[in-house]
Amino acid sequence: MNPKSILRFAALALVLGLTVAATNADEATVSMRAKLTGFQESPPKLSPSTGRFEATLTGSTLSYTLTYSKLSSPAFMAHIHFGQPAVNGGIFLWLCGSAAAPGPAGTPTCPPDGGTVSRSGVTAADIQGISTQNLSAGDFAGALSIITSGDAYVNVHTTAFPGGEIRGLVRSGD
Ligand SMILES: [Cu+2]
Repeated sequence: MNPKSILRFAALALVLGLTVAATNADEATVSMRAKLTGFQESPPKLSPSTGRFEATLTGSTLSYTLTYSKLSSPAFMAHIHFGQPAVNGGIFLWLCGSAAAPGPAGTPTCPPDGGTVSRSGVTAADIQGISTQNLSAGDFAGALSIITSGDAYVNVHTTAFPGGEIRGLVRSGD
């Protein structure tokens, strides 16, 4: 390419890039939220702790924020699980981990004594398979279907309650 055609190519790429960005901004978004308490655990836990989960799905990318406080003991991992209220099910997305339970690459660290953890850019590659529940790894549409059906819950695991100290049903809407 001569310098003139390089310039022309760059201008074209810029226009295309702007078009893609505009399309992304128009993509449908789904918002999700959960209020976490010990009473939603199975079996329930009498815990002074509460938590809040908020997520936004834009196109095929998810971002989330998880906040919790007043846990009995350090939090060492949190996930989204596949199970109806009061039913325990498998993990399909790691929300945060720790040195003891780091989770897959890209998993942020849980604030052990309470606080907020967030992550953006969650994609299909981050969805874990649950073979016993027929969810395949990378099945983002399947994970979304679980969430919109009301079969997903956020669970925060602490050292005193490794099975989970607070959990909350994920609700979704526009
Ligand atoms: Cu979990």
